Amino acid sequence: MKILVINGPNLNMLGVREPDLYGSETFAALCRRIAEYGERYGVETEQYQSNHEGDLVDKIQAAFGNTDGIVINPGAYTHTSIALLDALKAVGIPAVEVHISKVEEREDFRQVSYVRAACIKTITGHGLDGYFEAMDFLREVLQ
Ligand code: CA2
Repeated sequence: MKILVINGPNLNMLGVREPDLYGSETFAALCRRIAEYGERYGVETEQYQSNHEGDLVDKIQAAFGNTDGIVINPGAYTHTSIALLDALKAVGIPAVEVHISKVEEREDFRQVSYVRAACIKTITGHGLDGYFEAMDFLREVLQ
């Protein structure tokens, strides 16, 4: 089983600023934990972060035919990107949307998620644990 974890814009800044919203753990530490999760559960993991919408679309398309599940935190593109929605729909790979913060309790402009329509589950407000809950969920669904 292969799971691709995708992080969108600014998530590479984790642990550098805004610890109240996003915690104090660094992005590098998150990546390490995801790799360790894969080793522990015998899941092949691939990770990708980009600040560029088209690159994220390219990565989703490249997963077609070689990836069983996607965990995606599209960052601010969550609230703007029909292109990411279309890409997820196009590949048809089971995807889980993750947000570190509780987006539903934040600004009005964060209340829309375009990608949600292409995801089988959404996890918000569980901090970095949300990524691992998403992978647990995908393992259950895919097994
Ligand atoms: O809660 C989430 O995970 C978000 O996807 C994070 C995005 C935000 O635009 C979404 O509405 C919700 C922002 C990611 C920015 O990450 C930073 C991390 C540390 C310091 C500054 C930004």
